[in-house]
Amino acid sequence: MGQGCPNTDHRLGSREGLLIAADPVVTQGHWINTGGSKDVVILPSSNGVPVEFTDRYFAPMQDSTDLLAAPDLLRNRYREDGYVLLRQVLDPAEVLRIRAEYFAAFPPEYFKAGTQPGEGVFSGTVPAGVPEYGVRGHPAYDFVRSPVYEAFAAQPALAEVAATLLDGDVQLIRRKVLRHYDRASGQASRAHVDRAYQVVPKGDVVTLWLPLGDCPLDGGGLVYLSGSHRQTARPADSASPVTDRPDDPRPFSHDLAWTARELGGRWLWTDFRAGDVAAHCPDLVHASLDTVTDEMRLSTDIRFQRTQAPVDPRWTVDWAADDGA
Ligand SMILES: O=C(O)CCC(=O)C(=O)O
Repeated sequence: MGQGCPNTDHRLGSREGLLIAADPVVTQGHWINTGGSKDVVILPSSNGVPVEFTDRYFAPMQDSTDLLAAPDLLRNRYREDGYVLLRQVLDPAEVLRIRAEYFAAFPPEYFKAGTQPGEGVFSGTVPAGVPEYGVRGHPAYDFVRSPVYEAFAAQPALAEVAATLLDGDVQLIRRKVLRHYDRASGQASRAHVDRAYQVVPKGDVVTLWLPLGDCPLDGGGLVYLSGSHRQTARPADSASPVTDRPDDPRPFSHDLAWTARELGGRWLWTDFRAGDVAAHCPDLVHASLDTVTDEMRLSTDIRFQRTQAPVDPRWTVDWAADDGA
């Protein structure tokens, strides 16, 4: 924390690069306070909508890595919480290699001078001519179809986590989503449940969210709404009244503060590192924060399903950002 750090009693407390002030002047979407003034509060945002980084809206994720050695306890934790956070399941060097493979497909002007393209550090300028994200011709479209990505997703360590959580044999679902945000995009994942996008028999699908690089909260970290998987009035069943996409009938919201007030619970966060895995069930509401770091946010979601359950046909083909699924 910088000099002049204010009272943080009712807040989440200090976090490097984040100034939290009482009686603040609110500045949206920028986490780094360069002036050290106690009169400025820096709010995270999601899709440009700020959400206070206080213990009203946020709480830390629980680390379940120690339960990897006790599968029954890990499964119980997953069923209870709807998610588990597992540190360093994958070799970070291998994750960074995958990150570098992806970013190698972009023009050099996308990257900050003095950095290696493979590090994925944003120059501030999206090169002209890069197609719309994730459609045919964009590097993300090719990447999810590449042998190197296929091999990454097929690592036995990932299937083992899924088999433990689902308590049975699993199959890797073919449609695997890649999410890449730079700080110019102003975009993040809206609050949603996976069940709204895929037909899944209860208990039969788990999503593994893999940061492809370090991903602190201000780098676009994933957040889970605590306890939301237990709700009986299902948020997945109806369109949200608070949405920036009123023409899309699927239920989600871009407003994380509203979502937490409406559904209850707090947004569970952590600073992810390359090699970490977050696993969640299809009923847990999740979203991500805006990326305000130069380091671009890159992640993938891969899903596993128990082998005996039928796979939603929309998920039996490779992902494209415009595939409508
Ligand atoms: O990576 C993210 O921001 C979340 C992605 C996600 O939840 C999804 O694709 O369903």
